[in-house]
Amino acid sequence: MASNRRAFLRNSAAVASTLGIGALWSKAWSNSSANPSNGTLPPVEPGVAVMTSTWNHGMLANDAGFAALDAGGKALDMIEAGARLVEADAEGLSVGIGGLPDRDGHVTLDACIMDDRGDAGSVCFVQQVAHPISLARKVMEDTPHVMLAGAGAEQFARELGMPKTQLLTEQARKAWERWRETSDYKPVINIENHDTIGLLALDHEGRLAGGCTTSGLAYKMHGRVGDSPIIGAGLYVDGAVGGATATGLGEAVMRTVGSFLVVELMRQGATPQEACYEAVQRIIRSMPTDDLQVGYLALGRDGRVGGHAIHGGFNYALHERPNASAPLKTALIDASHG
Ligand code: SD4
Repeated sequence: MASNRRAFLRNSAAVASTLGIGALWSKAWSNSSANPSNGTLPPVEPGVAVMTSTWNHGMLANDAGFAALDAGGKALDMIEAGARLVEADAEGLSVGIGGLPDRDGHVTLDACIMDDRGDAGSVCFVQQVAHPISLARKVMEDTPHVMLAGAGAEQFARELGMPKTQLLTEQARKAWERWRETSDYKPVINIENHDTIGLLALDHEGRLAGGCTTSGLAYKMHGRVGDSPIIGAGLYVDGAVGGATATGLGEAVMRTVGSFLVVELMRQGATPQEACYEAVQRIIRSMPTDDLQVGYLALGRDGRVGGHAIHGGFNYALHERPNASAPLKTALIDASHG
């Protein structure tokens, strides 16, 4: 099994667009839908470094994470570097600069970060801060608190010397103005609201970390905070077990404390894949899900990775390197269930 996985990753690295590999993976899984554990990639060897992040932009985020690792960083640095890269991309409509605003035209950001010692930092409802992930890390490392919100978080950012940044791009402003013509609030599954990045990393020293950063749901009510900055909902890491992160409709994730649930299921022996699958079932059992999407991504302490979503269309990027001098293997994995 382990060599199958290596072959899978090696093959995928050779393909310029890895979407084809994702399709293969999806097919293998959908052929055995009664046994979701078949979707879990086998464990990696000790010393391996793994980084996995949600959606297509996870590929570039993981590249940045491994660059940070090679520059002497640890898992937490991998997470911050990957998240910052996506936050800085003005083309991305759901993270950092360029994120779609709330219904009143304000871009408000949520982010959190956590390590395997249980340290956590979070910021929510933050405006004019380019890198909420770094602010969250500062909350974790430099304050006695876990979470800062709104004006207080912004004040802390200014004290740290983080400049005021205009986050509403021309592209996002125009989209908002188009939306205002009808003001019809109907989030579309996997479109418009799908680019939150959740990241999980395991470094060569066996340290785990995770992060999540987003501008939240487009055209949300002013003041709305989603799951992404909530420890246990959008992200959870336990050094003895693994980590999990969520993307999709935050209200559904918060109601089921999704990422904590995934990690607790892994603690009880579920593989990352089984845990994600069960956390998705928990949502499906608790509320109508025709119009809502949630995807979970999990990384075990042993390096195993799994992901699952309510509906098709969810994918994640996976980078893995057995040791510091080995080549990096990468894949973009379709976590659709058929
Ligand atoms: C939220 N969970 O604010 C975020 C949105 C998201 O992919 O994940 N989009 O509810």
